Amino acid sequence: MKDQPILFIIPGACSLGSQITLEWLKIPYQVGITTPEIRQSEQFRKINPAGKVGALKDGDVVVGENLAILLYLADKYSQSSVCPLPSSNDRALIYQWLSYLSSTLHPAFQHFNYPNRFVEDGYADKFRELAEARLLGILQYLNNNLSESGFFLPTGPTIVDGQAYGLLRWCKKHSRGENLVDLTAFPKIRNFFALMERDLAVQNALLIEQEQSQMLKDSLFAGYFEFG
Ligand SMILES: N[C@@H](CCC(=O)N[C@@H](CS)C(=O)NCC(=O)O)C(=O)O
Repeated sequence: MKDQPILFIIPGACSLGSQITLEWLKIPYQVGITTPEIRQSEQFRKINPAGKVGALKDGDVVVGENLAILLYLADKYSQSSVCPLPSSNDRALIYQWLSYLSSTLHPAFQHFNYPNRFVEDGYADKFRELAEARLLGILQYLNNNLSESGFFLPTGPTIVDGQAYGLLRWCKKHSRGENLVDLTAFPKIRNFFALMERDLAVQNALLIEQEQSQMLKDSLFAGYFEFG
């Protein structure tokens, strides 16, 4: 039990991609659902000093930032199909897309969903309008670059797709609810959603987020981590 990886998450957050990857890897793991109080605690800051999810504790290894967690898992389970081998062109594409998702797509959603974090009262509506235009440009770029397999790499699903799904789902459903994005103009993204949502690992990860683990199928999920 002690050596099972524990992934720290917030339901609905960017940690979903790491959780989908743990499901794809078919390994036993636990999930720690965090609250604002937990994320501010000394116990959690030892796992991720930034106080954010995703964060992973795997034995003596602790790592924060989804991009880093995904690459850590890819290195540790290097025989898995979730990530191509180092030094290959496909592996380089993994770096390219993970980097784009975390440096460009994720902040674009934050600007769109939380304008008040970035500008003073009175400017938020205009800021959100600009943020929406930028987000739509990014979605167009992603739509145009999904490969013929329907995923980001022509070879099939990888850690990039797990992470992309965890972020792109904010187009359809967000905890704040009101800022949904019309995907009519992005058929390849809609197809990507359909492919991902058909995947048992994705369905399992969503059930675990919703604390409905009794409905899991073919998962090695080992239970919820209890904070002491
Ligand atoms: N660059 C970080 C971003 C992490 C991040 O912003 N996580 C959000 C959820 S999407 C979070 O933990 N929010 C809770 C908080 O700020 O208290 C990553 O990709 O891991």
